[in-house]
Amino acid sequence: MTRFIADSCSDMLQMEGVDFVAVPLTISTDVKDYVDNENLDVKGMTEDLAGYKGKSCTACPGVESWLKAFEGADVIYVGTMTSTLSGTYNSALVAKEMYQQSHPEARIHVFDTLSAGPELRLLMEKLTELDKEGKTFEDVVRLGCEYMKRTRLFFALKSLHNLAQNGRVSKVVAAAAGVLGISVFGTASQEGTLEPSAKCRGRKKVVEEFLNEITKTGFRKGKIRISHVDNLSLAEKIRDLVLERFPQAEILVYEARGLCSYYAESGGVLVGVEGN
Ligand code: X90
Repeated sequence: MTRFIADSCSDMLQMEGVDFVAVPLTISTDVKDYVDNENLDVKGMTEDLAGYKGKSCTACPGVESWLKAFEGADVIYVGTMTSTLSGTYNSALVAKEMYQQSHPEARIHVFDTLSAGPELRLLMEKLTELDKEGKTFEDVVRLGCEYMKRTRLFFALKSLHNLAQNGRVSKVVAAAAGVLGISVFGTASQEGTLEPSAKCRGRKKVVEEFLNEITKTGFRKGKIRISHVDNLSLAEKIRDLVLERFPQAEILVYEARGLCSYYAESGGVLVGVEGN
């Protein structure tokens, strides 16, 4: 049986027509743990955190969570967020080794997206498509790896407080977004780190920056995935303007789940783009 598994940074709880499992990360304060699964009330968590003055942190899934997700499957494709910012990828790799000891026939590949959110989602969608086309395990792995080289992630964040608090970005970069109305615009670097590229004042500049960067990738047609943290209007604005310029774009807009909401913070928008 073939299974597709992603950590909860993909923002997906299910995938239509395939055996899909999401493995949650956890967001914690001193008083509460928020497991980023289908039961999480994301808005409730955001409200709690807005009123919480202490420190908060996140934890990657433990090996046990992955093993549970693998159970019963023998062809397994796992997608994770960037290994440079999280232990998620490594924990999945350890689980793969363990699972294969007790299930020697199982075939498992763990993809390190060196990215987050919508770019991880694009990979998972691609893997399911390749499998549906009848591709072999080796081909799905090879073509999946090639595909990841053609996808990009862009983001605009109004606050990088949680990223800085948890050492995922420098305090200097985070300080840039400390001013009201300023968004830090950036991309996932080739090494899988957060690479700021511009400071945008106001929403119009943010939208322009997304359009410029998408255009610079050489995008003409294909998929674009836009996740947002309580900012549907900005996400839809980006979608509409991209469609005006590239009518053949196939775009989905959706809300971020817990982990991405915690790190991208209120107002944050993430855009995953399929290259040509
Ligand atoms: O505790 C953990 O292991 C999780 C740490 C996750 C840190 C990064 C999460 C990024 C979420 C934020 C904006 C986009 C940044 C993209 C950089 C590759 C999304």
